[in-house]
Amino acid sequence: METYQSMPKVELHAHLNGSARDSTLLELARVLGEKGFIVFSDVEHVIMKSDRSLHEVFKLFDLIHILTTDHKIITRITKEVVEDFASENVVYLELRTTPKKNDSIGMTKCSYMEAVIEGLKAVTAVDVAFMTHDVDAGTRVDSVLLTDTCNGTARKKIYVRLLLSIDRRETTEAAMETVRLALELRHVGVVGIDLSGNPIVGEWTTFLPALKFAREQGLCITLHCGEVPNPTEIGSMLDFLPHRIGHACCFEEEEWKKLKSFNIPVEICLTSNIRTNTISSLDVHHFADLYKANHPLILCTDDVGVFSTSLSGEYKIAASAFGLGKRELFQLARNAVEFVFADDLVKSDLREIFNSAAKRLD
Ligand code: 6MZ
Repeated sequence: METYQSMPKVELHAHLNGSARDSTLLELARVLGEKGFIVFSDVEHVIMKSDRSLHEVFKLFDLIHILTTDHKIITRITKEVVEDFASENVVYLELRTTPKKNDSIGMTKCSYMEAVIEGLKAVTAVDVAFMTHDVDAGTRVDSVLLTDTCNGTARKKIYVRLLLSIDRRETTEAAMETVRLALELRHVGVVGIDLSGNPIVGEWTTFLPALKFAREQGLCITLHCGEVPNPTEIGSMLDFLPHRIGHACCFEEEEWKKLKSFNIPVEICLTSNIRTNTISSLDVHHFADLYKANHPLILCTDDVGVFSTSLSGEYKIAASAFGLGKRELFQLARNAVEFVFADDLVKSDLREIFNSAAKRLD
C-alpha cells in the first residue's frame, strides 16, 4: 500500500458528500440525534453498513444530505476531503458536488458553492491551488513538496478544480441554473459539469440543453454513463462526445465499439462498481479489456466515505486484480494528467511533478 500511497496521483471522479469521513457523519448524526431530529442508532447502522446495492447507495445519499446540508458543515467537509486526498499524495483533485438549494436555511446554489470555496480556503495542512488566476499569474511549483521558507519544512501542495454536478432528479431549468453558476465561478476553479445521481431516474433529453450550453460556453463535461443497462441513453451520451465519462459498466458490444472509436476517457471506480453490484467481480471488470486496448483510463474513488476506500487503495486493487506492476500503475497515474479539465499551465506543472517522481522510482 505504501508504494501507492507515496506515488503522486490524480483524482478525477470524487463526489464531495460521498467522500465525507464516516467519523464526521457519525458526529453530525449524533448532534441531530440529540436535538431529536433523527434516531441516532438507526442512522449509525446505515452509515456503517459496508455492502449496499446501487439503490441503497442513493438512499444513503439522501440521509447524508440531511446531515450535511448546512453552510458550515459543507465548508468543514470540503476542508477534510481535500486534506484526506492530499495526505495520500493526490497532487490534482477534481472534486464534484451538486449545488443545493434549501429555502428553510437560506441556502441557494450559489451560497452552497461559496461554502465549498470557503472549505478550500480553510485548508491549512497543505497548500491548495484552486484560484484559476493564480495559475494565470504564473504561480508555479516545480515539485509537489514546496519548502516553507519560514520554518524550513516541506509543505505539500494540491491543485483542486471543481465540477458542478447536475442531479438526474433535476429539471432542465434547475440544470441550467447550475451551468450558469458554474460559468460565474470559473475564476475560483470551476472547470466543468458532471451529470450524476440515481441512473434509473430522469431522461437524457431533460439535461441535454444545459449540457450543450455548458459545452458551448467552454466548460468541460463528464457524464455518469452506463451504470445500468440503457442502450438508448448510452448511445446518445456517447454521440454527445463528452470530454470524459464515468463508470461505463453496462455496455454492449456496439457501445464498446463506439466508446473506443471516439476515444472517450473513462473514469474507473473499481470498489464502487463491486460494492454496488454493478459489476459482479473484478475478474470480469472492463478495466482489463480497456487497459489492453490502450484506451484512456483513470483510476478514481467515486465516494471514499461511502465505499470505505482511498485512491491508493484503488491502485492496490488494480495491481492485484489485473497483475500490474508499480511502473505500470505509475504510468496510469501519469497518463491521467492528460485528461484533467484544468488548463495547460496546470497540466505542464503536473507533468513536471510526475517527471521528477519518475526519477525516484526504483
Ligand atoms: C451516480 C453518484 C454516485 O453531489 O452531494 N453520486 N451518482 N453514481 C454514483 N455511484 C455510486 N456517487 C455519488 O455528492 C453526492 C451525490 O453524488 C452523486 C449522487 O447524486 C449523490 O447524491 P454531492 O457532493
